[in-house]
Amino acid sequence: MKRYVLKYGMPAQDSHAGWEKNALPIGNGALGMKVFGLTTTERLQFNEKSLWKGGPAKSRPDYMGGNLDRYDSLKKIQEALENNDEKTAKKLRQQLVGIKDGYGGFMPFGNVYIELNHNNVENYERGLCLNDSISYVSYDSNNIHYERKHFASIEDNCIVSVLSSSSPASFLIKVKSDLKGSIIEYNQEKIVLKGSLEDNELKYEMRLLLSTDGEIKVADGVSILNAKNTTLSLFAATDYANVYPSYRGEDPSQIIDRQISKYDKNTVEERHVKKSKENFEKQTFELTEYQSEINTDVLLQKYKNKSASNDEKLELEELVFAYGKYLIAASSQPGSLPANLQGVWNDIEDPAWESDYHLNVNLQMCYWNVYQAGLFDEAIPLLDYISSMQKPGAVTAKMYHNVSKGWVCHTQNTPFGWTCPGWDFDWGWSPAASSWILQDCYNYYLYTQDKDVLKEKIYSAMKGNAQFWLENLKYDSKLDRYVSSPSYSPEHGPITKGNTYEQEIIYSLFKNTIEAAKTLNDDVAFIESLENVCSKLKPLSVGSWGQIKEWITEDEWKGPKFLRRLVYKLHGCQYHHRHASHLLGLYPYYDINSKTPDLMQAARVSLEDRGEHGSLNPGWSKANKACLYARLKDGANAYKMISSLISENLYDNLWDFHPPYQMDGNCGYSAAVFEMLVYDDGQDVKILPAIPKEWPNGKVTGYHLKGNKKLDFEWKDYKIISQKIY
Ligand code: FUC
Repeated sequence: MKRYVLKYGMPAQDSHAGWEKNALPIGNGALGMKVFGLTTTERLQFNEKSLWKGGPAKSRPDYMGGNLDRYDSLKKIQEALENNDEKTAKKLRQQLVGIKDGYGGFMPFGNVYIELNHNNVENYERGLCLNDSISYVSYDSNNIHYERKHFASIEDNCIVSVLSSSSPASFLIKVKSDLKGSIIEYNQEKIVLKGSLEDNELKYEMRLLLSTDGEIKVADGVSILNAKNTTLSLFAATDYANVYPSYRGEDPSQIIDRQISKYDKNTVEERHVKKSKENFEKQTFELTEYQSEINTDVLLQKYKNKSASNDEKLELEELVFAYGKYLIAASSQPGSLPANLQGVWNDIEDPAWESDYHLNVNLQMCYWNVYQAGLFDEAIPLLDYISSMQKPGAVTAKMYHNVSKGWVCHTQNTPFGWTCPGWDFDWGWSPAASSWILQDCYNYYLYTQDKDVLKEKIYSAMKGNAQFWLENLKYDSKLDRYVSSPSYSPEHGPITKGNTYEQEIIYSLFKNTIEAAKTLNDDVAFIESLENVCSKLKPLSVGSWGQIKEWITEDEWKGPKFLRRLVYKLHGCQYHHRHASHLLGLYPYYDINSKTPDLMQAARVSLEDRGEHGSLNPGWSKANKACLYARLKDGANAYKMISSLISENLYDNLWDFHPPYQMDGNCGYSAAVFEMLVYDDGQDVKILPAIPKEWPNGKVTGYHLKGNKKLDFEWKDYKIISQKIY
């Protein structure tokens, strides 16, 4: 297989901007590192994904996951909507919120600094090889050749840095952290950073093991003298455990002791490369054999200013696809929390959106590219995390909805069972978000057919969520529909009943749950109750200007046609809103398809209406639209979206930005390419449903299909010349 390498001729700057735009990421799910490749003082910024402030703490003895008793408010709002009184519903909506206190956020851990003082640097190169998951730096300085390699081992739970030089060299290692009250100890064998967070007493520890053929001297840091080969092995853990309600587990020192007792430094690199290759090369996608010598930032610049050759464009489009798979694999591995908004990388105390779990599109999108790539292990953290929400989510279901069975959560979540709505209704209310993410979980079964995992990790959450809706839906006799109430389309428009976003998601949840219940022979009465309601959910309808209606009341909005935009604005809708929540039936669900041509046409009208640049212009919105266009079999527009994402939403290190950096757009890009290459609804498989004119030739291997199958194919001049399903 081709080697996919991000490469650069200069170090990243030692600043937050350098961290975000230029430093290169490695990770093993739980641990993350950004490598700067500096030659004076090298900086290795590291994270451990469970290092979160917030949640239960001594200062918050009554921590309840943000929940408030708000069933009375819900009833009043439901009554108002029952009487078509949207005004009152709107007035009362801010009662349907949670409290912010204890929400917390993902914390940066620290930095390893290596004082090298190399000058007269020549032949500088740094990069990240995706096949091997190794970041490297190499250069000459004063007639000595230096090389460094960094990789995050999944099997050995650590990040390894190998430093070598052609002649003996000396340097000083220091560890620094902004965590208040942390202790740093230096000795001959290791450097230890430990403490507990001020906010919630979460214990943390980082241990950096030192091994060198030089001499070690401990002073203000650790000096390595006259060494040609040095290996640093970084282990880190916290006492976080995803166990409700304490969210605490084993002491981090014990965890690290155990990890070190199994650690094999001599074979770690070989095993790491083997595992990384197996993972990465399971599935391949090639548009060109060409591999340019130019650096990635230059290639990106050429793409942006339209001076890239055809082959260079194809090369970058392929590389960005591969990178989306790399990033999810680096930030989601069994035993870790799932990838958060920034995967597993964060260098500042207050990252945007606390670098949390956003469930009204973002977390879903991070996992849209795993299954076709065969990255099944990578999905396990998501299954575990969502399953863990059942207990705190049952409290939310009770306190806001008076629902006795089942669970729910809303737009944003933390590792501490924060399942309540956000502290502002206008972005924070989204009970259907909990059902939408279950599609990403159920897909695990659809692809692998693994009934044990379905039973142990997926079904109970699906059933509980479906039970929540069975109790919570209202029957609207005028519409002859079961509706969610109140419902809100992320993150704009009026408060109504039964909007398309919620109806579509609930409908899909019910269909999936019926199917899963039948697969596992669960109780017949439960299946029947779902079937009865499911047929009356009616998610999709076409509106007066030929669109998929986002709100069922749209046609009643008064005003002349030519003032449509203004009328919509008066109802709180944003023109070109970045979310396309009413089109979930097209992607990721399959309810709008070639057998429903009217809905396909209406979906096109709605999608075009959203425009290329969604409000705030985040990368994820373009990836989403590319997926949607691919399902419309419109390769030209799907391509336009992914190429706009490359041109406008990638930093030099190819991280997608909102801004700031958000990993969803990277994974969403790969998902969009998967959709452009193959349509697979579980029944029909169509190869090249949305191939753009820019991709006349190509080759794909190991494309995982639903039903535990794989597909290889090749095309020339837009025609498939070989295909094999196995
Ligand atoms: C959703 C989006 C925002 C952002 C945030 C993390 O709320 O609407 O654009 O991506 O998640």
